[in-house]
Amino acid sequence: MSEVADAARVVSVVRRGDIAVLTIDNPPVNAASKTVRSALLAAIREIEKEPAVAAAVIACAGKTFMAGADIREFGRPIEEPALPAVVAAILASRKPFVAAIQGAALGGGFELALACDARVATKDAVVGLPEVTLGIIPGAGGTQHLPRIVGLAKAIDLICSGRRMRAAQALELGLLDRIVEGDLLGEAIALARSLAGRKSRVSERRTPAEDPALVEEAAQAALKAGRKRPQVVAAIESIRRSSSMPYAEALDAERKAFNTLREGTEAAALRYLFFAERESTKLPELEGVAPQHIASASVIGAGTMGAGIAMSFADAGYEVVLMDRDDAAVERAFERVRKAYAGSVAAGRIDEAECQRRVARIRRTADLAAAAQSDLVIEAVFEDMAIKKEVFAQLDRAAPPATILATNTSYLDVDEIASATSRAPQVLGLHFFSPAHIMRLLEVVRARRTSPETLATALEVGRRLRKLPVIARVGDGFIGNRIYAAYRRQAELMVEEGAMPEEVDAAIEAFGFAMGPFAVSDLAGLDIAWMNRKRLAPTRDPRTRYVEIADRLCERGRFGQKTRAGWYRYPEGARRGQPDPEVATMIEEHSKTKGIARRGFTREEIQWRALVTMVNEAALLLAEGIASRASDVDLVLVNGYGFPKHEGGPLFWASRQDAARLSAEVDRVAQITGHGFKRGDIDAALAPLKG
Ligand code: 3H9
Repeated sequence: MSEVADAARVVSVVRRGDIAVLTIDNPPVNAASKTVRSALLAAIREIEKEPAVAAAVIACAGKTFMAGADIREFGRPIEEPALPAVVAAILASRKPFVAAIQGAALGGGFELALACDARVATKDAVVGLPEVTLGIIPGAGGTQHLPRIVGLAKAIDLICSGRRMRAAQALELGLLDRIVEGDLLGEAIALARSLAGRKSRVSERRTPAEDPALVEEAAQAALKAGRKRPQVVAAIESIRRSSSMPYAEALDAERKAFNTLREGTEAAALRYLFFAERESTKLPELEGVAPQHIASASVIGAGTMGAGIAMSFADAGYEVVLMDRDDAAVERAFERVRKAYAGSVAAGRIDEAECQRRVARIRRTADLAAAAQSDLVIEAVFEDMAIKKEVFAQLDRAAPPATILATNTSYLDVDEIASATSRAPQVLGLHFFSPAHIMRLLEVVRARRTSPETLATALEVGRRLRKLPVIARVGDGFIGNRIYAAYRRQAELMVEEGAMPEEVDAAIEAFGFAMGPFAVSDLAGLDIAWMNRKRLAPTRDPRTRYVEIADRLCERGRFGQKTRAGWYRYPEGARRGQPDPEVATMIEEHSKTKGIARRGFTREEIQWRALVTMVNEAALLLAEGIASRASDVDLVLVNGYGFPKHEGGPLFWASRQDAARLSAEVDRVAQITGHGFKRGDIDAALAPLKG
């Protein structure tokens, strides 16, 4: 298609009397691609020259207004005309423009709307500047125009959080002029007509007067919440320039900062994760497979996990049954749920009426057969194969034929669990992460006989729960726990060789993890893993390196935070663990007994050893087909295990390292780890990220 025809297709101009209606039509989300920008600019210039046009409306076809710049273009230099040229043309025009917003006006889309003289939106529209979540700052005037309407403090809050606002809030803040209940385009045209002859440029406004102390407070809060990431720092600087620098200069500085950030690694990592999230539920064999309708769900097992899962369903509007054999256990869990919701009301996240609705959606029972009547049943009982199989056999007998049975196991063999039923095609794993009503990650474990319909249904439920579903195949620990186990083991080997737990944790935290592996173990509790190790002890290969330090800690009753002692000690009132001389002595004695001469570790060595271990395990998972995409592994580690988002996940990180060094480091880890270490094909794992 010729460029002219292309332009006419993506931006049409229709006259409604003296009003020109520009409609952008660039599915799926009307992103501002180069073609859209060129066509818009040409149309604006055309309108400017046309004496019969008094004003214009910018509208979008489909479900949404412009959702932003086309992020796919961000990995290379942006071709002219860039969005700021379109924004400048609207501002320079003598004719007023009205934005007619439905769906989402985000990033560059909202910046386009802010350049207009007025904005109208449907009731369910959302607007916002989410650029910081992509490692950048608004680059088409957002940091200059927003503060001119809402003030610096509010602009800092909105831009640095990247928060999306509902139309009602945007109206209240003066970011919208009107909310339309019926005919959006009709009202936009009427408003444009009423504005004819009057131009009202946001760029000509001054930022409203406000208390500098409040601006400083907003900046400090944003820096804290945004962990001082470079895009947050740059956004604050840019917003401040809206009141301290001439408009044109400040706009120029915004553009420069936007481009510098856009070209950086953090922005590349965040873009990669953005598309990875949208890819994670796609599989060729699921194309055209319709999910089953799920109206109700049950959760078997009212522990912390079961209660959290039930809350996730209630939050998403499902009727859910929470079941445990013991009435008292169900009631205790329900009390915790009620308290958690009351906490949400107190924090202003939901109102009392919504709290009541959510609580009312959770029914309690001690009758397994009754709980089995839902469309989807999720088992969250104790991690014990015999118990799980028994529960599944009972559920299978009691549930209607169409019911899907899911297990929340975090590492057990889902094929074996399915074998306890007569409906293996309708059995799969749904591995929630704790706290289940808060954590987004959901490993959807596809067992050998899980049908495509069952898988498609689980993915759809995951989406409705607002989770991030990632598909895994059966294998010990699936994706996340398998990699985490290899990483934790490597951390213990380093401790045996000479690093102290606090040194390992500090190095990992310096890389960007929220917590190091030893602090995490103390938080999770050391006793369950100890029980597991005792169970596996008889079959352990004596040739593999085994670090007994955690066993020694448990033998002394040091189970972590809950006993105020684990890898660290936790004096009364301490929120962080403190290094414990008793543990240091135990560790040193342990190394001596093993005949290991302890040596010092640098931060970099600790980081590389930990990261390379993850990367190697990820490569194995991909080769074994347990994970189907490199980006799925990265999503799991970032969203479930505290891997720093700005590094994009272990494989994204690895794809940015020198290949020869990476390979040499894996060789070193292989040699140090010794017997049983399996080397993965790292090049193959990283190929899709480098292509
Ligand atoms: C920006 O604007 C910078 C400015 O300051 C400019 C300076 C010059 N680009 O999410 P969905 C694709 S930064 C390209 O599943 P939903 C997405 O990959 C941008 N593609 O739908 C998917 O493709 P596929 C600021 C995009 O209904 C399809 O659209 N804007 C973009 O659940 C459907 O997406 C944002 O950060 C894009 N900008 O949600 C908004 N957006 O079908 C990002 C989406 O091939 N977008 N795609 O898998 C969103 O938040 C959601 O997509 C939205 C729709 C809420 C709009």
